[in-house]
Amino acid sequence: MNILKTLLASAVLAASAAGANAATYTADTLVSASAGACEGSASDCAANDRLNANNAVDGDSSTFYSLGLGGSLVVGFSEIVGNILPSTVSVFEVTFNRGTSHAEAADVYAIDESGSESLLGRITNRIGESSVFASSAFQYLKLVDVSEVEFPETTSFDGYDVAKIAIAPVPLPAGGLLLLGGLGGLAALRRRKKAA
Ligand SMILES: [Ca+2]
Ligand SMILES: [Ca+2]
Repeated sequence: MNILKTLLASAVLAASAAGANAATYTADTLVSASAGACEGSASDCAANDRLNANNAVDGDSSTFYSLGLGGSLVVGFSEIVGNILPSTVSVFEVTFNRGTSHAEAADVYAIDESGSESLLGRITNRIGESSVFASSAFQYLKLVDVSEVEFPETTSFDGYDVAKIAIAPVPLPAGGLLLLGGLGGLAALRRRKKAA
């Protein structure tokens, strides 16, 4: 195997190894919370510490924050400096599947460094873990309760309950691409040497 093939093989290996080792990060920073309406009794609205927005970013999927009907939440990731790569975004709901009458839903947005928001998708409390995909880099994630929009007949009194948000960045094969760029240079050098 010549040097070019060896380098190419290691570039491919490096790229696939990076993919296999994709880390998972949990949202641990509360950027802002704008509480929506709670249409239950005072005790229902305060039950299970559900008015505490920090429950959404404590890394514990058994504690939760209720967005309130129409409420929103913005979270960040202290472990990641700068832009977050394209990622799979998973949202955990601990009070999922309480019958169709208690249906809840939220829209998930990515916010980039210029502050512009793009809708990643809509999740519901039919399942405990919902995933959407962010196809470009972002800095924050925003959840907006849309329970009454998605389910007009719902009896949900305080909207979607956020237990935990985690991401698994999909790594760009940057190292591999750099190596391939270097290989191009190497090949050009060889051609020049032969021509000389
Ligand atoms: Ca929690
Ligand atoms: Ca709820």
